[in-house]
Amino acid sequence: MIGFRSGNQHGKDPTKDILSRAAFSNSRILIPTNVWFSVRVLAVGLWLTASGFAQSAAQRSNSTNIFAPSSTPADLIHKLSLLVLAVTGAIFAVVFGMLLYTAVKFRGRSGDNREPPQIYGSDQLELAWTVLPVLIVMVLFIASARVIHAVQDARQPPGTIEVTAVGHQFWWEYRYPQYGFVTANELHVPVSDPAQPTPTFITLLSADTNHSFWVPRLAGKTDLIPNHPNNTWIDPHETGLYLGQCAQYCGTQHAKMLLRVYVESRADFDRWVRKQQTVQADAAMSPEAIEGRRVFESTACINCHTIEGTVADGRFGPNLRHLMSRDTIASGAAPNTPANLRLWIQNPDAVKPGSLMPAMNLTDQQLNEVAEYMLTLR
Ligand code: HEC
Ligand SMILES: [Cu+2]
Repeated sequence: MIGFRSGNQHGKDPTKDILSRAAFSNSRILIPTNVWFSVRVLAVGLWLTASGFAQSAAQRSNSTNIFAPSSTPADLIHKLSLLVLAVTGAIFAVVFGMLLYTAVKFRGRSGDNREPPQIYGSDQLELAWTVLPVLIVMVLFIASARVIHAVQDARQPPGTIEVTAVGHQFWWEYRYPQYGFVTANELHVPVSDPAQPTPTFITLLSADTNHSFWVPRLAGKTDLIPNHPNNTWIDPHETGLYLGQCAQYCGTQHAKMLLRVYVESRADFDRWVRKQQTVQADAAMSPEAIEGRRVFESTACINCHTIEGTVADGRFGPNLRHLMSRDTIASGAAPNTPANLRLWIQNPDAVKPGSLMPAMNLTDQQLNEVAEYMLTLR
């Protein structure tokens, strides 16, 4: 040690020198990295928020945009989230501003290694950083509680449409108990005039595992849980098609468990209801379709699907009575075209890998006939 020291020209302990220089240069590097990271996070956050708002202004149709609500529950949630965004944004600006100010003003300077004054206890400071956050949390709590109450405890006005939605792996069953029919995957509801509201109240059930009903422009997410009925409601203000998505991972084809809500004028809705209530008359069926029906009725199709007026009364898959009144098949996975229908029946996995309908190994001719029969289910 002594030899080492005597070798040092300045007579100082070299390890100490190196350490303090390292600490110093560290502090010089550390603060700017933190600041730059925060700046980047801030920029990305601002960009996301701005693009969300820009989108809401630009596209008001079919989107799943949470910034373009078109129904009371979605609207309440939208307003609440803007409040929360404003409050948390203000907190962020203040904290980030103070951080930036401190980082710049008290940054390490060469030749100045003094410790800053150590302060223990300040009643004013401690009161401020206790009382202010408590007030902020109270405001957010009360605002949230009001929205939860308004959404969850809403009363059903006389014109309410009642629907039971059952989540299945990986499709939606919709029952209309007031009208006595069952359909699948495409929910139809009337537009609701605020002066004379006709909202749709939806009971949410599940046949297997957890799912979640989420059409962002109409209402917040609500889960469908086995043996635990939930509820949600919508009162869409504009006609149109509203899209959504099962929002709770439920298995292989969760991603293709899409939601489609058709909001129609009252007259169109009533027409749709009347159509869904009718039972097919098989008068006008081609010989091929009649043969297709025979194949359908003599294979396992009937164990999983219901078509009123036939022997098919299965409940495992979608009701097919008015299959052709739907725009899509397999829960929005594919457009309902003759080619897609045939492909689906031949090999469901080609359209929706992992779907719970098996390929039935029909011959080409049987396939054509069954597909032909499907086309008569208007
Ligand atoms: C083991 C039960 C089962 C059998 C057997 C079965 N299906 Fe399916 N089927 C399903 C299920 C489940 C779905 C929904 C799949 C999805 O969307 O994930 C489905 C969907 C469909 C669809 C699309 C309906 C829609 O609205 O999306 C058609 C059409 C169809 N099946 C026809 C048939 C025909 C024809 C047969 C007989 C050749 C058949 N199925 C046999 C269970 C079955
Ligand atoms: Cu699901």
